[in-house]
Amino acid sequence: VEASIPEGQRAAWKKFSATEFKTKDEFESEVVKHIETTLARSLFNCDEAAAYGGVALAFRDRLVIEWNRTQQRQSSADPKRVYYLSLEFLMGRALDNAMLNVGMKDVAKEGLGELGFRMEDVISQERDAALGNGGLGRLAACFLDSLATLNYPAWGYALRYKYGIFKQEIVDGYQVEVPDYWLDFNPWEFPRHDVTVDVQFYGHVRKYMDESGKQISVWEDGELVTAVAYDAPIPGFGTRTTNNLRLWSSKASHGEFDFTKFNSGEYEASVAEQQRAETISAVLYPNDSLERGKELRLKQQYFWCAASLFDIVRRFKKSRKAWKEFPNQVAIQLNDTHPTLAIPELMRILLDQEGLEWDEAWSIVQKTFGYTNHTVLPEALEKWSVPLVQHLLPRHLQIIYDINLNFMHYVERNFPKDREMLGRVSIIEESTPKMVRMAYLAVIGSHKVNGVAELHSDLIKTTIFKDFVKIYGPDKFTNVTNGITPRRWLHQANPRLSELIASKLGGYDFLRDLTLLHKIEAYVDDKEFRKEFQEIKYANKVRLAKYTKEAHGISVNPSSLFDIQVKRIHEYKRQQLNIFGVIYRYLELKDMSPEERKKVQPRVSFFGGKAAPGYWMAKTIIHLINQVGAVVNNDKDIGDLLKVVFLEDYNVSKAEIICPASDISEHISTAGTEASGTSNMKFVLNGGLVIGTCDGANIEITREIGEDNIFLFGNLSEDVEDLRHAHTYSGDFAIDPKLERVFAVIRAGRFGDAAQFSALVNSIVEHGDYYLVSDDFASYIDTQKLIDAAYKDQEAWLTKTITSVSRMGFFSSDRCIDEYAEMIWNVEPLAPPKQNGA
Ligand code: GPQ
Repeated sequence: VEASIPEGQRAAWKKFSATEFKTKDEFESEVVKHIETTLARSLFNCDEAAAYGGVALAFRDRLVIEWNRTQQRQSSADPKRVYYLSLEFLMGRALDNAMLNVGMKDVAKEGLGELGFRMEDVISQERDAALGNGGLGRLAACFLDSLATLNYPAWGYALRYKYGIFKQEIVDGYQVEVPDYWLDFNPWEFPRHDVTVDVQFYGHVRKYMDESGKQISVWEDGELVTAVAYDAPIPGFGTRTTNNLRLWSSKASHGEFDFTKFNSGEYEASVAEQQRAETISAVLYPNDSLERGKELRLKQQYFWCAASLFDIVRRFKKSRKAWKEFPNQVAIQLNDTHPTLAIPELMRILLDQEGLEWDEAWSIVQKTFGYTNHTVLPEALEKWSVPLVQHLLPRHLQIIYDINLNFMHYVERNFPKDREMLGRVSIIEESTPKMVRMAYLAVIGSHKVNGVAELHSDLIKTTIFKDFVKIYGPDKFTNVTNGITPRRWLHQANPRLSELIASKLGGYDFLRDLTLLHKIEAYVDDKEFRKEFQEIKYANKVRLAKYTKEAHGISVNPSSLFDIQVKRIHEYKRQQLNIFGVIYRYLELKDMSPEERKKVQPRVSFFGGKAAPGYWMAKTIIHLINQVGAVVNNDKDIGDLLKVVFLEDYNVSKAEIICPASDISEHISTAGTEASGTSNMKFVLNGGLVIGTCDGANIEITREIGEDNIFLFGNLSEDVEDLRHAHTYSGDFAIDPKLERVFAVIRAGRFGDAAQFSALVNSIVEHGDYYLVSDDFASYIDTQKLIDAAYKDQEAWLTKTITSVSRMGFFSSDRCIDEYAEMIWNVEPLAPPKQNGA
């Protein structure tokens, strides 16, 4: 239905069209108006939360104006668009980002001061949008920032979870999960009650021949759940482009209640149906790199894919182009295998609803999709049981079988001698029950598959997708090394460093082209620059120390070496290696005389990160860290020489305080297990050095910043398999003696009841040390000693940090997005027209 205003009335409309505040006074007027009317508060009743509300709404209005213009521009130009399908977008806070991207933060700060509030207090009122677990979700958020900044016509699609990732509390040293109901006040979302999609589940498929003899499939019965769109504006930096993130919320189909049931006295049944529908988008699954095969999770995936594809197809059809044009108008990126059902869903739309022939439909599908793989860990590779898919999505299972059949024929024709190959590459695993291998379906249904760092992209070609490289040739597989947005992770998290860099480069262009950072290497010997750089690092450490005191009651000395490991807790990421190293350091300190202790470099070991609620080993690691902290932090012999801090509830907004405050950060996964890592980039960009294994993006960071500027240790990925084999099959596998000493004190109960840690110790001593903690322990300890020594030479250290920052230009997510756009999506930016003063 055409809903545009007739020509005759447009003049009046334009006269009163919304305008943007431009001055401090206009800003204040907007804030007060929103507080007094939208929020119904007053001069006598305005706390920091209300002030946040007023400021957020004032900036929201600005975003909305550009958001509408961007959408109109995209509708009329109708360029090829990118759709980024990700079950997670770990956005963090929006206000600070909006102010900086729009470029009015200073004005707002002054205005707020006049109204009686401090900017930091107001910003910290906002709750994180925590719709993600970790790196995968944060990467998606950085990508949205880059897509908008680079003016790409792009949409994000996800679910509007009522509950984001749980809030972590530490009680008696143990992790406790508390639900994160984050939607109480969320000014950044716009419900679109007119944009809905009915999504079908269950039922059965009826097949018949039509008059022309064509097979028709009809998916019948089952139940419908309605998806309602909630949109959030995504502003670019230094551009007026404002893209859209669309989140789907589930509700019962056919209105609020089933009135037949209601009237016939089945009130409870009708409420229950409502609740069952709403459950679909209720909660984010809190597992990172682990697949649990729960039916509700599969329902979430299909609900989201079906609603998003319906929306994408609806938009395409408006242009009235032929179906073969679809891949020229639409690029869909699958962020891991979670959205793989989009492949059979698009097939279903094209075959059953649009009446295309199989080959034409399949060719469109393959050209449309790209798939990003984020892990080689076997426990993370998604598989769904065939009976479950059959029950929930009967038509999709048929389509998957047909895709597989065609694929099997193709493989058979091309590899007639390799009969084993068919079983290895089949989408259907012949287990009991049979399973659908989602990664294989994603590879087969996409035109490009990428890993997220060079080593990782090489590994997927030689391990999980080895056969597919033979089948399709190597060109289908590519690499796009991850990156981070310098807007949030430098400009927002570390404003003083950003300002210092801008003062030398003559402005903030480096935030849009991070490679310009190389120009600050010229200042590496500049006394003033060095002094300021060092002062900024110190101030950032003071900020974290203050936070540590306020939040945890632990005093730490900001002159200590700050050693930080923050990320999800996982055995492969090896927080256990870190805490065993801390224990070893403690034992050495205890052995020393007071004289010897005076020569020691004081250190604070910070840890942070959530464990999946059902991941007992990860929870044990958290417990051990806290127990060690309780002992070490209260040991009078030790004082400031060693402190151990577990930072509760690590999230995006805390990362913005933590990342600028490190001297060293730890990225110490078993070689070959961390696909990329992205916090390594955040720490180095903020003037911290890294201790790391030759894994993921650490390798490329080393190549960029130089091997003198990073502390690498441990075994290489090509040796991991042999080492693991030796643990199990050679008789002489012995635990490293230093590590053995650590285990001895744990067993002796030095950190509380030893039984609590026996599974952790035994995973190494008795169960094959899968993650090579013992193999890498000596190398780790030695490297930490090198770090202590290097830190003593503060001037040399400073040179390393400045040099490293200047060489980090490669790791901007803008570079990634340009690579995806060119290699995978084939899309062009659509820049806003130039405006006076913009
Ligand atoms: N990653 Cl498979 C996640 O955060 N969650 C997941 O479920 C999977 C991967 C991470 C991966 O572990 C990191 O190495 C990457 O840097 C990150 O994805 C983004 O690619």
